[in-house]
Amino acid sequence: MSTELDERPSGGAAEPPLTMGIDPWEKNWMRVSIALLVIFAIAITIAGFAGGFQLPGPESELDPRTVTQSGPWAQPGLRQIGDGQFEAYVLAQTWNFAPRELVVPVGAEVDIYVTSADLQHGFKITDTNVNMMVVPGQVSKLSFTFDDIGEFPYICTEYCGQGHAAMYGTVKVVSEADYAALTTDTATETSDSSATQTTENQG
Ligand SMILES: [Cu+2]
Repeated sequence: MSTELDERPSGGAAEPPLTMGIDPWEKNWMRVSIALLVIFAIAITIAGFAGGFQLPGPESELDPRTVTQSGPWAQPGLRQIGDGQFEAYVLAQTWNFAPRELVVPVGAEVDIYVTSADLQHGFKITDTNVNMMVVPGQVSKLSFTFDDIGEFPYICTEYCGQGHAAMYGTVKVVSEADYAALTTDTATETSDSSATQTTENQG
C-alpha cells in the first residue's frame, strides 16, 4: 500500500544532517535580546541613581469626599518647611488644579503631594521627572528640585472628561530676589483676596 510518505524521495546526501545546533540567525537574535536586556538594566540603573527618577508611590490614604474640608487640601498651595524646602499640596478635580500656580525660588526642593477629589487624574510637570497618577482616596508624592528659572506647566495626563484639556497650571521658578519681592507682594495679595471674598459674601 502506497502512502504519501512512501512517495517522498528518500533522504540522502542532499539533506543537511539533523543536529541539536541552533540556527545562526536564531543565535544572533538571542544575542540581540540579551544585549537589549543588559542595555535596559543599565538604563534603569542610570535613571534611578544618576537621573534621580523616582517611582511615585501611594504616600497615604484619605477620604476624597472630605478632602477639601480639613487638612492640607482645604487650602491647597505651597508651604515653606525649611531653608529652600517646600511642600506643595495640589488638589485635582474636574476640571482644574488647585492651585493654578506655584511660585518657587530657584533651587527649591519641593515635596509635591497630589490627590483627587473625584476621578482619576494625572499630574505631570513638563520638562521635569514629575509625572504621577492621581487617584481619589490616595496621596501621590514626588520630590523635585527646581534648578532652572522658568515656567514649567503642569497638566492632567489621564483623560477625565470634557474639561480635561483645561486642567493645567504652572510652576514658576523665579530668582531668589524675585521670590523675596513676590512673597512680600503675596502677603498683600492674600489680604486683598480675603477682602474680595468678604465683599463677594456681602454681595
Ligand atoms: Cu484629565
